[in-house]
Amino acid sequence: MSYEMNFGQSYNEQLPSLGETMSEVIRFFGGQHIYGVGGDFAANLIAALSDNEHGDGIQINPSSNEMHAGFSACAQAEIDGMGFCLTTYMVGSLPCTSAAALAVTEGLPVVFISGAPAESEVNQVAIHHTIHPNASWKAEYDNALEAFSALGMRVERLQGQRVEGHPNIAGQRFCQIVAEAYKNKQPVFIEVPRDQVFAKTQPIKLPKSLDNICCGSNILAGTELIVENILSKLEQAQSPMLYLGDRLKHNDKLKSLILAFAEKFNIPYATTWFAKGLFDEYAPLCLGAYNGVFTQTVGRQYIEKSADYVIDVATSIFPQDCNIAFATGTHKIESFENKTLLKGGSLLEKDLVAIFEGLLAANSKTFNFNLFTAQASDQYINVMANGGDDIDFNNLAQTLNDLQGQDDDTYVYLPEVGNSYFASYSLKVRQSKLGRSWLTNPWYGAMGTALPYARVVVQRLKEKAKQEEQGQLSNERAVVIIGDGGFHFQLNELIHLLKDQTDVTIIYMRNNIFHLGKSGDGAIYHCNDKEFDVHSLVKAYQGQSRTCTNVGEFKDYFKVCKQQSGISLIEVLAKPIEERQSNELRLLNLYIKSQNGQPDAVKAWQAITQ
Ligand SMILES: Cc1ncc(C[n+]2csc(CCOP(=O)(O)OP(=O)(O)O)c2C)c(N)n1
Repeated sequence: MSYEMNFGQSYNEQLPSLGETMSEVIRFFGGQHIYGVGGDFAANLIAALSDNEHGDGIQINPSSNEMHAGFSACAQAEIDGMGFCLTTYMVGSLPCTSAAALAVTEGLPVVFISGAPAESEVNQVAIHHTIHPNASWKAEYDNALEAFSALGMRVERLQGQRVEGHPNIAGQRFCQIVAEAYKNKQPVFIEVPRDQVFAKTQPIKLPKSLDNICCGSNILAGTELIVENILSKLEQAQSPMLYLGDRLKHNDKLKSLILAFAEKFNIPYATTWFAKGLFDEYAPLCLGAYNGVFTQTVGRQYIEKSADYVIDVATSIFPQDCNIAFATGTHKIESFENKTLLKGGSLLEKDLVAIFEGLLAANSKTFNFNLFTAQASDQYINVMANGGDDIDFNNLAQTLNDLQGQDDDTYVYLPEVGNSYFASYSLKVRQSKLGRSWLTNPWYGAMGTALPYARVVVQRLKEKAKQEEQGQLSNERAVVIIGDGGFHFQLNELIHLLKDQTDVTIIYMRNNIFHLGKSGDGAIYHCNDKEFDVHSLVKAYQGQSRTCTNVGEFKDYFKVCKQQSGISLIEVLAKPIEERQSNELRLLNLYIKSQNGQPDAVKAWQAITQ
């Protein structure tokens, strides 16, 4: 019995399997790689999706565990626009909930695909890998669906035909759910019963390109009036600026429209902290990432002293503490009066695209902005890093900025959550071929992602270099900055860095404790042991390493690392004391102390923020 009964023989003969359709859909959305870990419920999926002799399969990259597979898929979504993760049922999918929560928070379209029991297995007997204590009276099959759904994600278990000869819509559903992830920039979770992978499903007809993925056009009216209003405010302004948020990260079209607009009228732009790395901070109009008193970058002076009109684009609807200077009241743009807010609520920000198309077409005056003069009088720029100084968090960013300033090759920074994350806001980043030169999960703030992210970054850099026929070596360099606690969270991923021949520099900021957020001396903060020899570890992964104590040594060895292939690690012996903290953290600590009423801190804070 088949579709023949229903739609005829010719229709029946051209039916693809669900696995074939899934593969086609994943490739349509740009997925050439899936990160995952296998298992019996995923075996059919792996067979169906893998690279095949027709060359139309997908490369399935093994990860060291499912959470890391999920994190790598998040990195993939950051830089490729979509991420794909494949695991087995429950034991495999549940460890991905952490990565899924990250994806929800950071707005990442990641498709979490999990194998599931065959439809014929369900309701017969309790199945291994399900959550089933031996006192249970019935079997539960849906815990993973419920867990992901509790994160606010769209979840679905695909289903086969209910009655023989009736349509099987599993392929179409898969496509619709993946499209939903793409359109909403949110993760989705899909379980695939293992007996459905090779079942025939109704064929789907994909549109010609992603642009036609049925998002409709801008349905918000009044664009012309908004454009006119902005133009009239620009007419009255002397020193306008754009303030750009992280909702731009998946919208290249809008990004380039905004850049074209900025360049046409010579209007400078700053980003939020969370949008750091999206723009070239060496560009003449770029003011860097702005976050009130925590800003070390060149544009702060202009933003706080000169700007008289702000166009705030694609920042978050709801205020996020870290992005508004930790509610210290020092974020000038947050409270700026002469401001137009363009938050963007439409799918794929089509409302904002329409506005910037309108603005770009207008004839308005050109402004007189010159970063050099804005910079010259800037008193906020970072500390000096002299060759003989001990290298630590207080001068790490400046040291790296000196190196990057003299090097045309972009460093793609991967700061790990901890002190490294805060210090990284003082980095001045160049444009990368990947469109991102600073990549972490700045808002969710999960430790443990830097190596799974670095792996994807380096894979892509290599692919790009190959496409450009520059041989194997990319001239861009992935640079992980990480505390010892964070590093030890994810050492198991090093095996894949070795296997993939990942060219990466890891700056290992060793202080033997979980320092950021430490309050007290409890055993729980001790993440390392004095006796631990990181060099032996790196050697096991065929990497090279050195301990660098001062700025000069660090700079010399950093340049050596850049020429080395595989893993290069620089151990920095960081001191967990106030003087050695990054400027960002010293300020934050001072603010907390002043809030607690410590008189010296209150005075010092007032002096800084006046
Ligand atoms: C998954 C996860 N667990 C715990 C935390 C809380 N946390 C933030 S920073 C930090 C300590 C970081 O220590 P380390 O990596 O050694 O870097 P350091 O701050 O000492 O430079 C902890 C435990 C977190 N952000 N994410």
